[in-house]
Amino acid sequence: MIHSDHSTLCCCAFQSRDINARVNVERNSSSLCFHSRRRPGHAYRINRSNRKAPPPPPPPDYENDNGEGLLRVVAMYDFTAKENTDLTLKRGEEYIILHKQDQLWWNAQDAHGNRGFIPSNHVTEKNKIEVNRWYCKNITRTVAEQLLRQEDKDGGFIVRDSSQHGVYTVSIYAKTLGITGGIRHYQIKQNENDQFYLAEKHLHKSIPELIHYHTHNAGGLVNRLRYPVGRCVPATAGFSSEKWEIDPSELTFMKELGSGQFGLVRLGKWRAQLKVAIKVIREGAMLEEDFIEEAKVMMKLCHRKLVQLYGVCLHSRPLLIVCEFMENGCLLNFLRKKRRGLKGAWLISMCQDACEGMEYLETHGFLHRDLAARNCLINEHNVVKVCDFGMTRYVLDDQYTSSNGAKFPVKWSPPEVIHYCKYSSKSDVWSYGVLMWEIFSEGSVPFGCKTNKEVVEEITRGVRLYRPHRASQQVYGVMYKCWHEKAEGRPSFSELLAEVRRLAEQQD
Ligand code: 6XL
Repeated sequence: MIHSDHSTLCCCAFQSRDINARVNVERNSSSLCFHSRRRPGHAYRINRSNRKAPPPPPPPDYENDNGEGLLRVVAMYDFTAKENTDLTLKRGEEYIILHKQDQLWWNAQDAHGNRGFIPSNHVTEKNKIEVNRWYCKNITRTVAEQLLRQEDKDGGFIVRDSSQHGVYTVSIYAKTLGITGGIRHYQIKQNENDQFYLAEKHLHKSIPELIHYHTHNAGGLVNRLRYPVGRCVPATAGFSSEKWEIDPSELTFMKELGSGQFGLVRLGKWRAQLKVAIKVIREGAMLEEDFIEEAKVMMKLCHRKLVQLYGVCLHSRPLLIVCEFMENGCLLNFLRKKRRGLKGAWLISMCQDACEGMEYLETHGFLHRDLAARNCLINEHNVVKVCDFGMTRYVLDDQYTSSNGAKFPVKWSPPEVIHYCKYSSKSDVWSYGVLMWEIFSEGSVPFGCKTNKEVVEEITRGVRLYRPHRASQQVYGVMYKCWHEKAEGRPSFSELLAEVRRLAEQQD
């Protein structure tokens, strides 16, 4: 039995002004809530009654219905309007936010007065370092090295956060360093006059000026900064603000990617342009009505470490589910194929990716219920993303849904799930520990060829998975915590993420 009741973790009500809020509170488990990153009318409001040095008043034409102050943003990526309710974004150009309809799609206006919806993850506030194409947020030294090697361009570079808080590092690829090319990392330093420098002689007022200087002059570096590398466009929550239903005539089908619990999954293209993965749902494999209802909620989950659900072809049969395409396929196969080719730093960075995705689900009160390496995918930049979250609730297959069925993921499940079907974010944490074990054992099967019955007996006796050969004591310590007998004794994903980040930084 998989459909169990448990407490929801939701913590807020929706803004009643959400015109198009398609988020429903789910029936039994995963209720979702989307906070604005900043409270509307708080951070950006111009306080008219109590201002000392008044900011220049915005043109009245631009003021939104609430009289809120205006947010000016810059596009970090191009975005092409898919419907006439959307607004096209050009990288580097400025826009005004008129209304934050929800966390994902904002109503904006461009310099010519055109208005429409834009994906909020494509823009950033003016004057932020994110505006620059060379800056990559949230990447570790290991990932930066991977990206630079993959690109294999002499003078490829990335500016990233250094492991020291508030400090930035420039990572540069130079083909002159060894046969396969080498990488150097330089911290951006600041002197007592708040000037920035990489090589002492060349001082600059700002980081963009420093980067600009070094794109033209090596100035003591191994190479000049020729090509910004590595920033990939994030997926949008649906193709446009209006759309969660996809017109099947806009899809073309390409090769088969594999066969999942619901049937075949194929590579395809949407509007002959965007590569997508299409799940072709086999008749009788899925509780379709329930899934369709929930799909509206799942579309609103949008995070760079989750495989994005783009939409559903509602009226065609077989039912089609369209999601983000992940070039390198399933993580489990990837681990088994690469084995020794995966450095320790890469292994921990894979754990970090999955943990970031799971932390997002945890804060949105959404459960995965079958987290495992087979349910994670890896993209062309070798980023791991969590896939098929929450989908177990729509499976029609007794062998999978019953905890004594042959397909039930016993080896990834904590005692309270096996005995009482009691799911929670803490049961996902147990599975996350097993996922870490799979990563550090290069794709081995947990508990080897032991039967499910034997595994349950061992777990009940307090036996746990051994330390996999690639894991240090510290890494093993983190996965071990996930297997506390009692759910309350396990860390949360946000606590785990802090620990995993610390382990990843030690690799730097
Ligand atoms: C309910 C599913 C479930 C599991 C599914 C799975 C597992 C699936 C949680 C049990 C549970 N795998 N799976 O559809 C429910 F619906 C699956 C996937 C893909 C292919 C076949 N089966 C897949 C492969 C991709 C890709 O980008 N996506 C999905 C999005 N990529 C590639 C690339 C190269 N080679 C192979 N696959 C995962 O959804």
